[in-house]
Amino acid sequence: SDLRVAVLGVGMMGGFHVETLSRRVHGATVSVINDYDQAKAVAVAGSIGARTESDPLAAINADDVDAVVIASPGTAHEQQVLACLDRGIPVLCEKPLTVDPVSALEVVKAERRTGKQLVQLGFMRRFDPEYAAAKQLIDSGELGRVLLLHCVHRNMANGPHFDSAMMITDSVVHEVDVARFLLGEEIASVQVLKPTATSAAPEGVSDPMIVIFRTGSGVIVTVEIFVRAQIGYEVRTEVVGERGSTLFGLDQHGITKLSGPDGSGRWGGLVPPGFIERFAPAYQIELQHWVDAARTGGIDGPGAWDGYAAAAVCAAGVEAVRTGEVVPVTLGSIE
Ligand code: ISE
Repeated sequence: SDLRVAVLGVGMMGGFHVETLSRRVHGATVSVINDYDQAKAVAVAGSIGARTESDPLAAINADDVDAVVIASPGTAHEQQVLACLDRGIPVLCEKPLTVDPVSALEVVKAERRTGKQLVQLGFMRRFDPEYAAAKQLIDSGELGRVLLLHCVHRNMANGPHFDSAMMITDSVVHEVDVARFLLGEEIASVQVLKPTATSAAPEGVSDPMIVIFRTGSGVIVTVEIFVRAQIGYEVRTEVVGERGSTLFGLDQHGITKLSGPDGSGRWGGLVPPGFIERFAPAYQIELQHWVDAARTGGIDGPGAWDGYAAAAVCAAGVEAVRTGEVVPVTLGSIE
């Protein structure tokens, strides 16, 4: 029988997950919708024949719920994930796992005590076909030892509340997970460079920034984060190895178009407007993997430790924005 899913938070992300789970993922039914805006919860629930629950903890503990998707504001995640662990049910939690590394490590430990892996983090890029192919290429050894990653992450626009710290915790966090995923090792330090800001940035916000990670083995990752780039949503990555490189994310579908005669040739493609359009296939694959695993009581993707490591690197990144220094990342122990 179908996995009965409660979705907590039906903003842009949660609303899209409801639609994907209901229309494009097999083996799942969204049974309960919760949102702090009850009218919104009612509207979304009505569109798919689910019921609403005004208290998120009641939704997690409801009899008609086997698993939970958390897409509520980040400040609510810790309590909601812990409630899922208390009940022993699988949860797909959008980033962040919690708002700081200390509480994130507590969640890792709480999951440990259940003796199961129940927490999956919504780092959807791991499921994007291009990232997955790049991971395979790296692991095949064809590129030789990887020396560098170059990541570009641009958004069309963001409001004045989106400050330099949020650019790290909300946006660069994806590159933190991508780097850890592709390289298979932890990030050891973070540094941030601040070029002249775009005139679109509010006073005091450093947009764009160059964020530099160094891993334990010495691989360098450069990240351009530019969240008011005006054009659209551009996320691309280049992997540089000893014997070759690979560049991906050039457009939404990974296709490079060549056209134009006699030297007037151009190459290019679509620039999607936002992350929903860019990563729709990744979200669908992510949810299908999660549903398939949750039906047998587990997860299949980045876990609580990945959420903790991301929180630790982002905390160092926020410190690096403030100080301009190279800030070391020290990971705690779960013992
Ligand atoms: C947003 O929360 C995301 O996760 C997007 O992928 C990212 O591009 C954006 O900057 C974030 O605000």
